[in-house]
Amino acid sequence: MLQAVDYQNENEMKQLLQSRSSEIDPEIIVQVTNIIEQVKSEGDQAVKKFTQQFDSVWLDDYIVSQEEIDTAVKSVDPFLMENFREAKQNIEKFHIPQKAKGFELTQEDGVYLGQRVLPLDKVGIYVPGGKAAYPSSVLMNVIPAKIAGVNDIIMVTPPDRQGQVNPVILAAAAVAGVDRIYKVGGAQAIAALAYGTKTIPKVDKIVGPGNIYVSVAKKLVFGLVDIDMIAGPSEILVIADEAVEASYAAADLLSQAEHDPLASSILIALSDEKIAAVTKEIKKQLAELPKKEIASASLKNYGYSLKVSSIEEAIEVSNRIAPEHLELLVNQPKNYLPLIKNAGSIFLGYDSCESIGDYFGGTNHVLPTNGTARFYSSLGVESFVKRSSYLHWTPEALEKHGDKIINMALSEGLQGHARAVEVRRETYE
Ligand code: HSO
Ligand code: ZN
Repeated sequence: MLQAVDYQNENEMKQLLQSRSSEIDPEIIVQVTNIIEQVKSEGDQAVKKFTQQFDSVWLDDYIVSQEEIDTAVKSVDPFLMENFREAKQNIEKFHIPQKAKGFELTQEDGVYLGQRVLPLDKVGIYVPGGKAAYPSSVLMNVIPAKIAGVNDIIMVTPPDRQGQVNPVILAAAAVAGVDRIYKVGGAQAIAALAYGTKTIPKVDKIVGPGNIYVSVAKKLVFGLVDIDMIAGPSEILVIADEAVEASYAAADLLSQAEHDPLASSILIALSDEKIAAVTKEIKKQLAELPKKEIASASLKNYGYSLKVSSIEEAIEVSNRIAPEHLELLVNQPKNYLPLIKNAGSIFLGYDSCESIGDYFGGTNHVLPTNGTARFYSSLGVESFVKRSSYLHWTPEALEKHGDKIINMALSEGLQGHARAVEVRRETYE
């Protein structure tokens, strides 16, 4: 169950803080490199060949048609469709204020300089097939790109053996506003997005989670295109005070443990009694959980409990861990917000379970894992824009400040740079 860790014991903390990202098997890198090379040189032919090899289906045409999307939308539970639409509105409300504006400075002598914020033109969104295909993740990836103003949002997802794509994923894509969808997965999908084929356009950035082949492919094409952070297994850290219902803390820990045997769930509480009560509840709820096998494996691997003597101390420990999700199941949670330095997304108060943010609240659920909340942020509108600066100078400004530029250029031994200023000044009266 939850392994007790003494936060004052450096060895125990080290074990808790250990990175969960294991070394990549070099054989996978060789395989993925080979797939990328073939897609790069043979385009669609290679894509189709790898789809047949890995997804056991030959697709002459791997574009998802409008008809397929319409059929999918009609087949999905109407209440679920409504949920998607309402979630979309909430996600939009939260993300619209993230939109950065450019600025312009006006200086003396007619000088001005500024910065524009521009959307990426084309973005590829990878959506895994099988059990990890979450429609909520389609919303979380696509909506910020839409708000950023991305022109062309291209989704790729692997087909099943019948050449079909999960209709719920198609329905979520339709709600989110994806422009086109292709039935291709794995490293071949990433390669196609990075290099372009006759069918798939070359994109500027690839986002979305995937298996090890997808992650390795994303790392290998990084630089040619941008990528999002490489997401690790989900993590939750619950800080529980004495008043919180043990069943709340237990349910929330299990909600992330059920994602993955490598997911991590950490409880920080103020007493051994509370830890015991939560543990008892976890056992009780686990017995009823359809995903009990995954959840218990996860708790066994990366389930921890820590006892501290104050909420402030709990937050200090949490800042060291830098969890993906932090729940403050405490009284007057907002008072503690200023103390929290490292956390992907924070859930404040007894009624704020992480599931709200996973689906519906509006905040993004694509978050930094594995301690990277120390320096990474959640996916957002800024993930889909770039900044571009501009400047205008005049003869007056060059007369006044040209010497300084010439001097700095000469100090670096760059005569040519100095000349660019001098030739202009020579033409001035
Ligand atoms: N907790 C996951 C996101 C998710 N949960 C999708 C349910 N569906 C990673 O933040
Ligand atoms: Zn989740």
